[in-house]
Amino acid sequence: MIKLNKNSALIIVDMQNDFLPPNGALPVPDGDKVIPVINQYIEKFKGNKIFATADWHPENHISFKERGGPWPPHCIQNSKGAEFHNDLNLPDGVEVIKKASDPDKDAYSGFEGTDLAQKLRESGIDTVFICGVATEYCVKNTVLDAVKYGFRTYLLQDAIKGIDEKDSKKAIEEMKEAGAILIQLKDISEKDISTREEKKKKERAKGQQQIVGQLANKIKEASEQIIKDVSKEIKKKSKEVSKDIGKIVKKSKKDLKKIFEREKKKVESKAAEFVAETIKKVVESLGGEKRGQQNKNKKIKEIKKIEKKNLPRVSSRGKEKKGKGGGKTMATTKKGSAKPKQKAKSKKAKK
Ligand code: VGL
Ligand code: ZN
Repeated sequence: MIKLNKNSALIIVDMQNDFLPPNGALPVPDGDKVIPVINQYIEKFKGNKIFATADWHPENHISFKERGGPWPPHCIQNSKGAEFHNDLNLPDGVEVIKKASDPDKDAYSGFEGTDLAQKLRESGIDTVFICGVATEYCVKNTVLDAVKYGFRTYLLQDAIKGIDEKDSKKAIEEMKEAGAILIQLKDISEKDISTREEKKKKERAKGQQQIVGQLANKIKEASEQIIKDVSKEIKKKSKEVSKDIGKIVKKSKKDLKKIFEREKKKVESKAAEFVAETIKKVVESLGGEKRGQQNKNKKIKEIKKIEKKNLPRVSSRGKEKKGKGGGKTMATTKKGSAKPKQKAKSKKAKK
């Protein structure tokens, strides 16, 4: 597909009455058949530069038979035959290039002896699309010159007609060989009215936009990945931390339990010690009491013995009073002499 731009120009070659049936002086067979096609090209080129060449001979032109040339008189300047065909829809802005005006020189190419090349260059044209008649004469020579002048040259193969079919075919091969590109109407896509420079700029901007877009995408992707990674890491770490906390709590609990157990044991052993001490003391005191009691009992017995021996000596009690634990002894004694032994016994049993 070929896109037209501001650098593209259409060149319509010699679509004049004298070259077209039915009334032309030098008619190209079926030359009129390409008029509608050319009109379609003209439509496609609306807004673009359009050139139309015209064979523009003086009456005594060297190419005419009268002067030994190959052709009947044709396209004589300002004659009806030199006019463009009426069905051709040339636009207002069409640039007409008159050629072969020199009576002593024939010129088939639209570039020969004209300012076509200059005009094309002035208009910034670098690509030309060529159609018209006759294929093996003026079309061929115009195409070859266009190529020679360095224009990118398209030959519109559905909008050309030749005088002789064989020669036309040969001419087309020649043009192709020279570098012309054969195309048809359907090969030209919708218009893009912009210069090559503008196009380049646009393309550059597009490329930059693409790069920026790609970059933005990459940044987005990377940051998404980072967020993903970081949150994953955080999750992992927090899991570990909570695990650690669990462990610490467990250990602390264990430690506390240990401390508690240890302290408890300490307390218990202290308590036990205390209890033991207390009991010991109690026992001791009891033992002391017992011993005291036994001593007393002994003494009482002794006293009783003595009393038995010396009945009159009753004052021994007074003596007792002066000894240690006197009151107690009295109480014990008071309770009755038979009982103390029993009491000691019961205490012992309790122990
Ligand atoms: C042409 C013959 C004579 C042409 C011009 O336009 O092809 N042919 N003069
Ligand atoms: Zn001519």
